[in-house]
Amino acid sequence: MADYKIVFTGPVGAGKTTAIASLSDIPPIGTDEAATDMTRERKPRTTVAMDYGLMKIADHERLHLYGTPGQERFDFMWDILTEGGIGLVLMLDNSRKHPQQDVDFFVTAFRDYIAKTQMVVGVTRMDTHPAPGVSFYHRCLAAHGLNPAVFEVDARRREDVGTLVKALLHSLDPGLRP
Ligand SMILES: Nc1nc2c(ncn2[C@@H]2O[C@H](COP(=O)(O)OP(=O)(O)O)[C@@H](O)[C@H]2O)c(=O)[nH]1
Ligand SMILES: [Mg+2]
Repeated sequence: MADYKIVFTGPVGAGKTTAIASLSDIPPIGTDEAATDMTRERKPRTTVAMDYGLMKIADHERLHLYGTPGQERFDFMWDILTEGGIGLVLMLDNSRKHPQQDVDFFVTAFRDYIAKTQMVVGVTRMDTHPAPGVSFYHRCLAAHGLNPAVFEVDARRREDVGTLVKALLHSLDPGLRP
């Protein structure tokens, strides 16, 4: 059995938990609700969960899907979460107030990981907020010297997030064809 790991990151509400749930062949672990239950006694209203899901991509190949907690103060966890990963899915929310800041923040936070691996970008909420749109994010990413594929996705749709993950796997290794 070959095991691969990819990491989903992005601001709170971008659709990381939903995307992993849409893709996973097992019930996803570490939902926001579960985290709230676990942490309620000590830190009410604080969500610390990472997400985890598992996707079968071929007979003997599995993809482990990890989602980062969104809060900046948990960024110490991001190094641990990316350990051994082969790629990054950056989820961005098209309805956010300062989308360029989101790009700047996450590509900076994951700079080392991005340099070692591959990344794709999924922009959610284009259904409710059509602007600024895909080309805007291309420009933001280009300012960092990055040229990843950027897709319009609805995290609730398995087909959309599946396309995103397939693009990432293809960019990594044309031999990995789920
Ligand atoms: N309208 C709309 N809602 C979305 C889209 N993608 C995700 N959502 C919703 O956004 C909410 C937040 O998603 P969640 O996965 O919890 O975000 P996370 O904080 O990144 O884990 C959920 O209610 C999703 O159903 C999208 O493309 N359009
Ligand atoms: Mg979440």
